[in-house]
Amino acid sequence: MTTGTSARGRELPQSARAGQATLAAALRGLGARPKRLPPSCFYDARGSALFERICEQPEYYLTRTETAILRGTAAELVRLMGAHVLLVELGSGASTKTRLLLDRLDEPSGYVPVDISGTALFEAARDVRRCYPWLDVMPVCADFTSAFALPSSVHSTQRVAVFFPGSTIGNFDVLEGVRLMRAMRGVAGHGGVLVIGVDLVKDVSRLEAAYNDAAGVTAQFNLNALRRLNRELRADFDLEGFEHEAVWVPALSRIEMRLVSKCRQQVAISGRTIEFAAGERLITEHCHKYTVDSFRTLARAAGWSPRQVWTDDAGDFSVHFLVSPAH
Ligand code: AVI
Repeated sequence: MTTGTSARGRELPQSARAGQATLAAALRGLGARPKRLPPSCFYDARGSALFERICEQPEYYLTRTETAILRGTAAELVRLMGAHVLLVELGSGASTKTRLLLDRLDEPSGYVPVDISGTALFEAARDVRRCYPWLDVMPVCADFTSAFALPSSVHSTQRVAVFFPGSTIGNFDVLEGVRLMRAMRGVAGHGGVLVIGVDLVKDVSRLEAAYNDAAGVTAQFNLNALRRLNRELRADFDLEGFEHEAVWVPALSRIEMRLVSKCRQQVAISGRTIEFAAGERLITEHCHKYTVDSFRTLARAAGWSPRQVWTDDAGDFSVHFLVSPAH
């Protein structure tokens, strides 16, 4: 794993730097108007486990729909990817969907799962190694939204397929999304490919239900960001003092996830005091929804050439195969 240098001159692993960057962004966001937290705040070990549970909720159609599309198209996808590719997965979590590709890929040269949560990443990498003992698995604990280094054993000549499932691209505002997809071209290199899952615009009631599951798992996931700040930034958020909210904002084609302050309150964090008015919203996540065409426009703005797209019969979710031009 590559290392960087902290302000004090000590070497820090990529994972520690990613954690520090998340917490620094959280402090900045709490000073902004409206107040915001970076979605990376969700993904400590508990948050990653809660996210896996969200994916199993009946209202959260995204995971099962994307999985069904991948299952139905995996043979064609791997044919398009070609032999000996290096598969780089961004935000790999439990690496569940990846197995649909790994089961069929033609002699892949390796698998590089990249995730900000070290616990989830290394557990998943161990499981993948157990199931695919012939595969070179090279986990990288990093925040993929910042520049990160591929393992030194990766050769620049290897053909790269970036895999970015789950509609995580929707968690980025449009300009950030274009920037991130340009950075993915840097990872994929000339002639590299991107397989990306994108949730599609649909009926408001279904969109809002997906982020307000009846079992309250998404609410726990949302509040977990405050729990993490309490632990890692010496904050004293009262979790009972905030309420989960997720609403569709049509003008911006996104779900906004928020924590709403139930009363006027003060919160101490890293030696500062943050004031919340009653009813004030702390934005924790944006989940943008696209049409196939609006997403292709975004991909082209980032320099990718759309080649293929698959959706389920109901048109709920899409999987895109994009190519980075050779020159
Ligand atoms: C990771 N990401 C694609 C999820 C989403 O649907 O935007 C995160 C999530 N937030 C609440 N539920 C799921």
